[in-house]
Amino acid sequence: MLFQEIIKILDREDAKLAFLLCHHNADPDTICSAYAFKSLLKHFNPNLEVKIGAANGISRLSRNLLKHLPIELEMQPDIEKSDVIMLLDTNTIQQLNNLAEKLRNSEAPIIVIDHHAPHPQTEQIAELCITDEEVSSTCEIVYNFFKQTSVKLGKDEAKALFLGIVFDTRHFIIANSSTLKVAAELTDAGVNAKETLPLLSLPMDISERVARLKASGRAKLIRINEWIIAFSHVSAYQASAARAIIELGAHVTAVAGQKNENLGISLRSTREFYKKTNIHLGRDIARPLGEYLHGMGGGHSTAAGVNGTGNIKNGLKRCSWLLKKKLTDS
Ligand SMILES: [Mn+2]
Repeated sequence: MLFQEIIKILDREDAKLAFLLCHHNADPDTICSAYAFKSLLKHFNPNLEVKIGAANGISRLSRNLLKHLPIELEMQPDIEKSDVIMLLDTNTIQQLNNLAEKLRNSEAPIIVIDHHAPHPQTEQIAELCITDEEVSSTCEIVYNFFKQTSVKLGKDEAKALFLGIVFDTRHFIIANSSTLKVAAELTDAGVNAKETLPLLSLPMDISERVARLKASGRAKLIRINEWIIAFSHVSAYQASAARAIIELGAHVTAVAGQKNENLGISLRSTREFYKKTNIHLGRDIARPLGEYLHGMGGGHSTAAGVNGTGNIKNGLKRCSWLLKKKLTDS
C-alpha cells in the first residue's frame, strides 16, 4: 500500500518534523488535503511534528475556509529543519515559488501526493510520487488513504476533504461515479452538505456587483447565425462581468476595460459555442487580438484574456471583426 511507503520513509529518517507544502495561491484542495493528511500522519506517528506550509499566499476562498476549519498554516515555512517534505496537489516545484530553491538544496526526502500528471523534473527530485490522474482531487487521494488504513475520519477532516473535492470538481460538474461515492461516504461520516457547500461561494463585493450590472446594461449585441455576441466595457471586474453576461444568455462576450493607455479585454463563451464552431477563444481570438493591440493574449477554449494598448472602441471593433471572420470562414 502506498501510504505504508510514506510511513516507511518517516521511520527510516527517524523523522521528528515533516512539512506538508501547498502550492502558491493555495486553493481549497491543496490546503484541505494537507490538513486531513496531517491528521492521518499524526494517527500513526503521534510524536511526529507535522506543519503545513503555504508557499506564496492562499486564495480568497481558502482564507474563508480557515474561518470554518481549524487549519494551521505557516505562511513563511522554515523547511530547512524538516526531516521529510511532502508536496500536496503540487506537481512542479515552480509552484512553490521562493521555496523551490530551498527544496532543491534540501537533503530531506521529498514525497509528492497529487492528482496531476507527474512532471519529469519533480520525479527526479522526489523519492516517492503518489499520483493518480483518475481521481478528482488530492483530497480524494487522501480520503483513499484513510479508507485503506481503516482510520476513522474526524468531523473536521471529513468536512475538509469534502470541500476540496467540491472545489476541484467545480461543485461536482466534473465528478465521476467514484468521486460521488466518496462524497456520499463523507456525508455519511458526518458532513452536512447543505451547510458546507455555501462555504465555497463567497458573497460578492458591492463593487463587483455594480461592475457586472453596468457591463450587462451597456452590452451591445450582434447576432451571427444562431449566435448572440455581446460587447461591453467596465472599468473593473471585466472577467466577472463577462461570466455574468454569459449567464444572462449571450453565447460569446468580450468585456473591455481601460486604465490609462492600457486596455484589457476578457473573453468568454459557452461550451456549446466552442463545440459547434470550434472557435477557441485563447488561440483564435485572444492571441491575434493581443498582437493587434501590441500586447499579449491567450487562454482556454471558452475563457481568455488580452492585455495591450489602445482604446475600448477600437479593441472591441477588432474583436468583433475577428469573431465575424472566424464564424464566416468556418
Ligand atoms: Mn487539486
